[in-house]
Amino acid sequence: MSPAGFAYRFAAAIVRNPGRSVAGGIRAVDLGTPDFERFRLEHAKYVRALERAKLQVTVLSELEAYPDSVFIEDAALCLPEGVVELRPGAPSRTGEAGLLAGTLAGLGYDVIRCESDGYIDGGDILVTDTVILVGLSARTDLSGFEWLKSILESWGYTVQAVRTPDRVLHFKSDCSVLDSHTVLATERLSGAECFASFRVLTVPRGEEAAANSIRVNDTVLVPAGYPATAELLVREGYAIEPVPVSQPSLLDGGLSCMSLRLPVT
Ligand code: CIR
Repeated sequence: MSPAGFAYRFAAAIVRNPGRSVAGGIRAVDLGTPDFERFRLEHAKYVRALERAKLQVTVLSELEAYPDSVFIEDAALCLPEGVVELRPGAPSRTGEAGLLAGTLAGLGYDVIRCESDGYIDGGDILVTDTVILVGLSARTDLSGFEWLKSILESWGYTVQAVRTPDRVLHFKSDCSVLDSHTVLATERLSGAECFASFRVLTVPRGEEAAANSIRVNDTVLVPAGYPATAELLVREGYAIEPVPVSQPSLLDGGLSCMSLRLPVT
């Protein structure tokens, strides 16, 4: 098992630039087409925020054939023991993971290739210091979960399947880790059994999207435009940095989805 803080202390991150095809990315509800230039600008701001949080960021080239590939988190899981190739559940995204796995192996990472015919999206995996929670969702099924669990258990982790709330894309759309014993969650998740041993800060009503924040070393990156959540976190003693995600959010994407964060080893 990894040292305390490994779930939010990182040394590096890998991101992928958005391609022009991002305009055709998947969305549950059409609230407008993302604008490529604005997306690119927000992505660049995101990278700078990760760098300010002391991460060394590797930027991979865009993959035009995969409109959603900027949401790189869904295709791999990075832990101190190695990188696991995942199997995104959206048909248009399944091929992304193999490409990414090849790139990561080429960069020198130890990559476990996916051998499941089930599905598992990184957005459904919440790594905490004590347990790895995996939300079963429209993108993550039991078979994908069982496969991942067997790998993670062989590395000594406790792994638990939980339920991603209905009509929520990913488990982590609704929660994030703030420290070794605290999570930030929406009201619909805050009372969940899986958080019984955590202190839960509940995102104020109307700001549900702010639950997809990321603690990176000493800073919590929060989506810009959610003042009540920002105030709550500051009041609780966290240093925050708001980051704009107006374009990714048109595709149901947020802060966690756009990077693979690599633990200090
Ligand atoms: C998708 O539907 O797959 C993308 N439009 C959004 C993925 C967001 N990823 C994440 O929450 N981890």
